[in-house]
Amino acid sequence: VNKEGSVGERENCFGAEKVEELEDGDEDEGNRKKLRVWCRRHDYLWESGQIRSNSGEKALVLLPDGTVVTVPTQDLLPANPHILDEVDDLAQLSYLNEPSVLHNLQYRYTKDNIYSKAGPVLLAINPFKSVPIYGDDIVTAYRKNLLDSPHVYATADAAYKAMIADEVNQSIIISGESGAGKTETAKIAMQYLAARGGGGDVIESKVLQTSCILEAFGNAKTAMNNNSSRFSRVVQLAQGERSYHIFYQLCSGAPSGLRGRLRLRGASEYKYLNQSECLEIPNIDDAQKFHDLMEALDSIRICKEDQEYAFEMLAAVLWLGNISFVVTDNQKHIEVVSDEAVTNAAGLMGCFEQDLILTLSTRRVRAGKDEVTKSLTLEQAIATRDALASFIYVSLFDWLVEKINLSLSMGKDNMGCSVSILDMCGFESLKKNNFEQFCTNYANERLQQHLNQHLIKHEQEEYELDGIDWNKVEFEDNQECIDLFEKKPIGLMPILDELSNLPKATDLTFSAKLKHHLSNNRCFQGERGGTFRIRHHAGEASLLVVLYETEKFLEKNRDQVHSEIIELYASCTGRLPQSFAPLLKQSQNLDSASVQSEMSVCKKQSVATTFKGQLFKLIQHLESTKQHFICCIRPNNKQIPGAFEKDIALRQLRCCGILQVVRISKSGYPMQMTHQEFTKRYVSLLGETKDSQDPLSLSIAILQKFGILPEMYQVGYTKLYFRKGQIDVLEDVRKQGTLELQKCFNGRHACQD
Ligand code: AOV
Ligand code: MG
Repeated sequence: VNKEGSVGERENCFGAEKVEELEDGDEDEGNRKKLRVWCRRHDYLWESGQIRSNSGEKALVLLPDGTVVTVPTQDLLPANPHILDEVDDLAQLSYLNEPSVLHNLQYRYTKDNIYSKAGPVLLAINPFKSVPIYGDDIVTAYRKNLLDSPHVYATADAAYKAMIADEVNQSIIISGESGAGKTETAKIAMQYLAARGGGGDVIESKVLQTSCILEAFGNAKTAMNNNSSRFSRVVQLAQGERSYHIFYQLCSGAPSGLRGRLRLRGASEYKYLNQSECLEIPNIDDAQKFHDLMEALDSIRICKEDQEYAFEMLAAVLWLGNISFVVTDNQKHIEVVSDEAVTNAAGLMGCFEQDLILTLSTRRVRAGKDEVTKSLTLEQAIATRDALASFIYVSLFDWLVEKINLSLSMGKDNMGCSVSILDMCGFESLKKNNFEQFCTNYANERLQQHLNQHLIKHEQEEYELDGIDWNKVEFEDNQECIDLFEKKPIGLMPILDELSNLPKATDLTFSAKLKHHLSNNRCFQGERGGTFRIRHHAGEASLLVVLYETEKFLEKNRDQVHSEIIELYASCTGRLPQSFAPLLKQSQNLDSASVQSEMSVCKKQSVATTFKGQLFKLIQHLESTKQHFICCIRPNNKQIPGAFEKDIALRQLRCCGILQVVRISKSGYPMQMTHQEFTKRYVSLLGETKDSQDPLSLSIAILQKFGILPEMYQVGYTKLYFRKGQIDVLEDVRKQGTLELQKCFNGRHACQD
């Protein structure tokens, strides 16, 4: 079977070889080895079978149900012997093809072995149920090297050990689609590191408590995941989804005193929450969660007063959403309905009711040298109300993160090394996809590119540049899709920014412009009615087409905060607005003279551009660390245990280029050292050396002395490349040598004493 797997040759780590059995025409079953194969029935459906005879173009195959079918040989792939069914590293499979990989992962999954290695990457397949493979005993077992099967603990342990031994910052990068298990995996890694670095210090338990807080304020129920890490959803919800958990927790869990002070009602009475007709998550008790949250806030020492301020702001957001408007003057202008919503919102924010009403219904506009006050249209008023609510929530979130960081650092400088864990919002393809999915999916393309480059591209480029023998593993990367987003001046983001700066541009002119400029791009497809499609994770095999609706793209990208909103916020007596207003003025570059259109807005970077900048910084940070990779796979779309749907899993494996990663790992050289590093580390093992010997000849002398087989390493221009496990031999000798020395040294001491 060749690399992609047409029958005839078998892949091994040195290339391809013939599978003799396939050409065996012997009819005597007793003597003949039966070759197990996969036969393609449909695109994703491969059935196992045994070859009966093979004419070259076609083969007769016996299926498990006893039928014998004729299958074209291009639809056959060799299967691995049963003994390999359960190997925990895909690199150990003799035949590396998609059905074999899926079979292995599914087989392991049914036995609750949710973790496997794919070369250097840990695969984690979401069990959607609790599996008894976590907890103190198992942590201890990994710490003491009593267990070494693939596990998040093993990955976290490797990162921790490398941090201590090499004094280099580490990172654990967790990728995967929405609902694949990234956040849970990140929490498991944190648990391990907390236990590992622990020793009963309060800081570890505090770090763990932060997940509870960050999830309450940063996670929400979506179609894909009941506990999805999301952003921007305070004012608008898709059907069946929820806003951030914290709102529902507060509404159902706040004790009566607090309820009274916040004028709180049930979640169903708030428009921001009831618009999506989804208030509860099955099996989740929001009131209990609120209780847990209060405990977490206490434990990280956020004082009761600050907690109350935060809750006030949440209640203010909810009441803002209930503020309504009436249209007067021939449908032209609006007035704010003066009801309890306005009173409560103003009361909670700590501003005058009249100021709030003015902010929501009018705007100051320049007319020549003068400034006049203009009444807003209904659409503008709603946008202003929603902008204020989002703005409060964002400030609250930033404030909370700052509080948490302060509490964790407790005034200490973090001078030591670190392990960073990356968990972000995963790729989404919903019925209706909007600006949020646009940003999220872009971020995931970028992260995927980073993984491809690190695990597939750079590794091979290095082999080639250093002049070693190497059969290149081909991989179609997602550069084309990244270009579609970023390329200046006619990528999705530059066009979005350009139109966001034009006051008269609309979502429809935006989509028309995209269609006009991008129709030739393979990853783009313009559609009617303000929609467009992106082919994500480009490459025919892993095609994933997502339909986006441009509605509100420009507004969300601008995220305009009118100076009136900032002024109102600054006038509020609440503690949060007080501590945030000055910061906002700086960060938003507030300039009262900046009049862009007929309205005065704070000029600032667009949301997409800010997001892109943050992403670049993040990737830069990762590149400065030693990276460890975990790839989470969602085995079904229903969030149920026990269902491993091959087509769904396969698409994700293809997107991450898992097969290619394993191929490189199988035939690659995971351990690399420069000639100098190698000599410095092992030269003592040679005994006598001559000063004149250069690092390369010394290296070769060492390798020969310890009998490292020539096929187990390669010598590049600058580095030595070793196959897996080879360096262990030398390490053992070196350690032995150090021990001997140590004994000798101790012995001398004893004598002298
Ligand atoms: P995500 O972080 O990858 O999605 P989560 O980590 O929130 O996904 O996982 C989704 C759900 O899967 C969790 O709420 C658990 O019910 C279940 N789950 C995941 N991993 C495990 C595990 N190891 N053991 C048991 N259950 C698990 V998103 O944030 O939506 O991208 O944006
Ligand atoms: Mg998550």
